[in-house]
Amino acid sequence: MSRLDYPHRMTSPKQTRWSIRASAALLQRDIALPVLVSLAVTFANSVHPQALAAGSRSEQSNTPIAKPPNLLFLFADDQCFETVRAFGHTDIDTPNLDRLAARGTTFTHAYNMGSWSGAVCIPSRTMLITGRSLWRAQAIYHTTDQERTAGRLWPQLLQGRGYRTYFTGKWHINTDAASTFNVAKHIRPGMPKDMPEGYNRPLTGQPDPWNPSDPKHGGFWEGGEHWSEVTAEDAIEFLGEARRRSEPFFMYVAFNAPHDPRQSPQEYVDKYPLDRVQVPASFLPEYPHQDAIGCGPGLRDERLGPFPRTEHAVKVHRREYYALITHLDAQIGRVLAALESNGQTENTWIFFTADHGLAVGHHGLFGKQNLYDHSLRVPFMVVGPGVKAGQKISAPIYLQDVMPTVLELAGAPKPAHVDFHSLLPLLRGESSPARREAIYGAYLELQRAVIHDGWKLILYPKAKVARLYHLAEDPSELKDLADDPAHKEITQQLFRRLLALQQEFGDKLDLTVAFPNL
Ligand SMILES: [Ca+2]
Repeated sequence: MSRLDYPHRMTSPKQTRWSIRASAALLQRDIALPVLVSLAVTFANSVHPQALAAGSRSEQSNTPIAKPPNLLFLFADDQCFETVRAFGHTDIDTPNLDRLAARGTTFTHAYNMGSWSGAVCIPSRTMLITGRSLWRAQAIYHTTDQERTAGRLWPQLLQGRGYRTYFTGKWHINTDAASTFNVAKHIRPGMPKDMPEGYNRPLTGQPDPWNPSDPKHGGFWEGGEHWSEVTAEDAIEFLGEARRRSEPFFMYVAFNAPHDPRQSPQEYVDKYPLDRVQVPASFLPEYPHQDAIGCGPGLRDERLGPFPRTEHAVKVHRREYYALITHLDAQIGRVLAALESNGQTENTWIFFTADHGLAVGHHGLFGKQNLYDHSLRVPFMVVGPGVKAGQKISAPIYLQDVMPTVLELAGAPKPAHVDFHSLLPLLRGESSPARREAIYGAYLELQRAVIHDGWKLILYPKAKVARLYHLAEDPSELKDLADDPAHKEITQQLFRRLLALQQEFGDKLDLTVAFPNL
């Protein structure tokens, strides 16, 4: 084994062996005592490598030995939680994501925490790869490379447990992907190259200069093959290589889809004739406070559609968004088929999520730089040995909780700086710090939100505007109750909760200046 393969190892791969029964038993509540003992020993050994060095107790027993589980992380870009057919929100075709939902457990309320930048992808992915919450991730953003050289990044922690790590697709993190993973294939930027024809369209009564399936616009077609197809083929190649090797794998397969430019083959666009596409109930020609919250025409994402928004423009953009997602779904299906035909399904955990959602015509907005659920919330599915099929868990989580979840599966200790929590206890139906009392959201110094017990309070400090939604009764966030005197008390309770979350996450914005009466 070369040093390259285990640059930060504390133990040799042999020393990180797991019992096959312990691995399979991770999620069973009614575990037989001998297995529990075996599991405890395995974890004790995982956390204290010296104990292993002194002689592995699992080797002393007669427990069968197997590799630790493989870990396949499938990551979409800008995919709203609504856009999986199985979830029942939208008329969209996602047969492969539906199958993942049926095979495993869905966290129905998985959130991104927000962003310190218009490029919301960057904070989301920096949080994911470092395990740090929003403002702590921002604090190390310019020195992310030092995090890498110190061996603190997500894949590196897995390499330390004997994993071979693979990367392909969208990176958008401020350090070198090729030095972060054992294998990095295509390292794509934040988005495929855009063109002026893709903006401020379609305009009523004028020909549309943009054709999502025409390779002349470049973007996802650059290089001759759609990027989602390339990413899937890279993943399939990795699976083939991993099959021939002895180490367990961690694959970070990051599609650029369905981020704009929303391009896909014509057969996918044709699945969505405009009369199939619905305009969201929250449609508005313009969002009332768009400039004060940083979401006006000055923001790139918002310029994709014309101002004021038209129902026709929203339908056309949603058609192209859905088509790109259905095409992405087909590529995920290819990866899952390869996993199956390689015989790797049984010992592989699969996680699917996205870095955040997207508005595409909700609330007069097109981008993701807002704190409505369509832009904060993502699909989140887990499939693995012992994970309940078809289960839905509505406890709110952060999508970055996947990071410590994967660490736990690999037997890697969670570093003290990681602010997120393993989801394995929730998957077992046990209590856990991952079951958050409240979810915190932030965008620049212009927006803050708290979600608690079926309510959401959004604050716009520059506009001095509060929004209150009863999510439990109004999930589309249509009826703002902030000015209703009957809801003064709940608004104040949520405000106090938000202040506490600001303190917890190191958010220095003083909200009491703009909202002295809350
Ligand atoms: Ca994104």
